[in-house]
Amino acid sequence: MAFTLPALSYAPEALEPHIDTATMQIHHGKHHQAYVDNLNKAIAGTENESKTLEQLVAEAGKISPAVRNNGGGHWNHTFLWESLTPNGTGSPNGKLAASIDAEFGSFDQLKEKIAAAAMTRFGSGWAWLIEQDGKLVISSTPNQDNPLMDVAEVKGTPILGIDVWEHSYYLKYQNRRADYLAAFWNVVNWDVAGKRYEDAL
Ligand code: MN3
Repeated sequence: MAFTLPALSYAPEALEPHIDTATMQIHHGKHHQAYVDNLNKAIAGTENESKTLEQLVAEAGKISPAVRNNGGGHWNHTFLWESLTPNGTGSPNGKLAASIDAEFGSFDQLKEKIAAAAMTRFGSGWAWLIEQDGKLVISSTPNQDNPLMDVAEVKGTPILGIDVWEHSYYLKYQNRRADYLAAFWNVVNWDVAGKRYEDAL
């Protein structure tokens, strides 16, 4: 069963001005599509064809670099689109908000620490907020790796992931990764993140 590109649940222009229309169209329609296509090519005619995306990601390091890069790319981007909303409230709520305050001091401090993880990821990769043994942890991964992979240095359940590949911000923000990171918080779907957190506990 071949993987397919999931549709966005909002229009590509819906996240303006924080994430611009052209970036959304190319990021979803071209970059994500390419990960899906290359993942399908990598597993075609192999025993991996019958595995779920979650299984492929969990075993990515053992299977092949192509599955690691493209399976990770498909999982990470699907997760990213589901993490965003044009109706962002700007801050977390419920149990997740309480745990962020308890473990990081405040939401502002969490944002600073995630920005630091994102800014110090050299080249392409992702910054993550994950749940690990009941605690919130910030990490980052290179390329299209994620915290669910066997190869991840820091493992856990992803709550939020920020794509810091230049393709996710270059058209609007050019080299200003920090400005993109600051704008990102405006379009986070905290209801989705909060539910992931409660499910993980
Ligand atoms: Mn991307």
